[in-house]
Amino acid sequence: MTATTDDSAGSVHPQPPSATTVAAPQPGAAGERETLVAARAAAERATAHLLDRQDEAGWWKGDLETNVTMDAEDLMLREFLGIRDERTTAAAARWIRSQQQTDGTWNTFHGGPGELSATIEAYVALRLAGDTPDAPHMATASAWVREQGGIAASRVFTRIWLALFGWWKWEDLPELPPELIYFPSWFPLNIYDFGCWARQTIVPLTVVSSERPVHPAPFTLDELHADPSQPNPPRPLARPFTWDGAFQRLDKAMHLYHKVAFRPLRRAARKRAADWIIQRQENDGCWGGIQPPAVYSVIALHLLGYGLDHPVIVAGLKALDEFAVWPDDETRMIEACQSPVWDTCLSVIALADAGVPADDPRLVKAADWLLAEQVLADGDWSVRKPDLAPGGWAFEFHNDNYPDTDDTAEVVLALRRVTHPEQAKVDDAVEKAVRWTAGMQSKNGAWGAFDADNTSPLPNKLPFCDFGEVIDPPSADVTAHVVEMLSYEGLAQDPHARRGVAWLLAEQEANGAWFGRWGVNYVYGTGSAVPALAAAGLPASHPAIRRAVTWLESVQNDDGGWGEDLRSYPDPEWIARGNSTASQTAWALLALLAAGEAESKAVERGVLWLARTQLEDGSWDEPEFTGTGFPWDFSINYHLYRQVFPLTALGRYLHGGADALERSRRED
Ligand code: R04
Repeated sequence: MTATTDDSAGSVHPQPPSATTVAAPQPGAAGERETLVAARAAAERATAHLLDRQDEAGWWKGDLETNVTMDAEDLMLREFLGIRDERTTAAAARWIRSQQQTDGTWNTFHGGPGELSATIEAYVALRLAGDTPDAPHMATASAWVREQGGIAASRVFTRIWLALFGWWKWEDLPELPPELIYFPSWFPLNIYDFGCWARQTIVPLTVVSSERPVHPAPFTLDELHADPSQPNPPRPLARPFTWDGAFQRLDKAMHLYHKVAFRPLRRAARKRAADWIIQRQENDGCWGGIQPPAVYSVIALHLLGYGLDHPVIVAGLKALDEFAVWPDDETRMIEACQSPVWDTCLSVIALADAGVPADDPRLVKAADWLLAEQVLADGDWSVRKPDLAPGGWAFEFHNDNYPDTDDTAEVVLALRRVTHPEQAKVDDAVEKAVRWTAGMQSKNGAWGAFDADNTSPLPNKLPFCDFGEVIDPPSADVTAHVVEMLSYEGLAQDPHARRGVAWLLAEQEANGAWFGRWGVNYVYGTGSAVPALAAAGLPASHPAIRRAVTWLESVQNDDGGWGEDLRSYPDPEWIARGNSTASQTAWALLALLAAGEAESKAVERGVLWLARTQLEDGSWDEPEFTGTGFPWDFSINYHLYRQVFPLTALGRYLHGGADALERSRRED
């Protein structure tokens, strides 16, 4: 059994903060001195808490909480392969039941509305676990599903899972031919036009959907159709000379092709897809360090004849077990991904900001662990950058094929905060990392996470791609982190950084904020962009920075914190609106502090919010999801965000604020 690496059950069932919060001065009532005292005490407690959570090997890792589709798909995989056992099933079902809302639905982030696909998948998983359709919690769920249009209205992924058991017809799913693997990298819709996560998901799914396997269903699912006599009501075709219309017709053509496909070509394509998949299996048995591609890769390879005892499958299934977190002995939650590199670099930065000495053995140990994680091999990114030498970091323990510029930038920033006994070793690693990151710049001057120039509009048009982001275009948050890193490396005047800054300035929204691609949402984008622009040498008086400050101050909550709900992605009404959270309050503070606002009322109130809501053990509660996998469709609660970002903000308030202020005075 895997023990949770987080603060056990408390991490997934947070208690209201009021029970154990530490008394701190109230906003407004406190003078600057009291704010400093409160900040110092909070930072000390937060430092102790974070240091306490370092693994012996030097890394940090908080739980990465997403939604129950992970748990449901894990159970369906086990059912499909015939390896589902009682204990796993019962523990997964317990977790899934604990996440059901009072209206019978499941959502995909804390406080969010019921979501159809997640509710269908969770329902099916509970039926596999033996819950009966007439049990009250099941009946409310299925009634809601029917009301929402039933299975026919769910996403493609959900209907693929159902097709695997005969609950949906393969013919009624969009086609995804395995011959795609032959498209050269210059050809439209070749696999390298997809973001790496979509690519790793799609290649195995081409195999699965061309095989159209059906595992006998253990029960029927008629209760999940709006109209069981017509499970797949016809939908009108879009007009021919529109993208949607064109791709719908292409999909019809592909359905015809499925019937007449030249069998030897199909076989060869599947074989080639299998080789592509196997080449990318990491040494821990996983694929890309993320759960969904691993699940689909195991299914695809199994369909192609790799037995359950084949080493590739054995290793794949073992890797999938590693995604399980056990909040207690009887409850099992599946992580989508594990975040050790990201959590470790952010922890090092936070501790350094809080004043832990640069030569502290715990920071040196973390640096050593990070140094050993650097990816020094080519990966899928090499397809677009064939002449670029490797040197990045990935987010996870094992993911050599997919390092990303975001992690690489933050790791470099972290390594520079540590005084290492072998400085030459650090310099050498950083030099490779800087070259690699600079080389990954897209043509527009900005950075995507995993690839350069991954901006084709075509993947998003495919009827198959109705869920999540499927391309990896440059974003403001990632670009900001890279610009900040290049600046700290003394490269602020290098053309790479200068073009990044120009892109960021052009990307600022009319309201003064930046969009957050990988964190929620404008508070994250702005909290990333302003410190980067300041590091690149923009004075605090620069209009872009002033506009950001004005915006942040205008959206501060009455309680002194900041919060932004996931609904800000589809609905502008929700921009910067939501309960104050520790990580989002910290992001706003990081921007304000970088903008020279250390002595402002807004900063004081924000700092006091952090001090006031801190728990006695030095941590914060944060049931809200403040991480983004795919805007709106896939949200993440990074359980360490509540710790590292507040500590960084408090540390910079205590130690860095004065410097920033002095710089802004110099500029005036
Ligand atoms: C925060 C910035 C670091 N970096 C982003 C890393 C995020 C790690 O977490 C995830 C990444 C994922 N990718 N793809 C998926 C995914 C999930 C994560 C994914 C999710 C659902 C499906 C297919 C893929 F938790 Br279906 C890259 C920039």
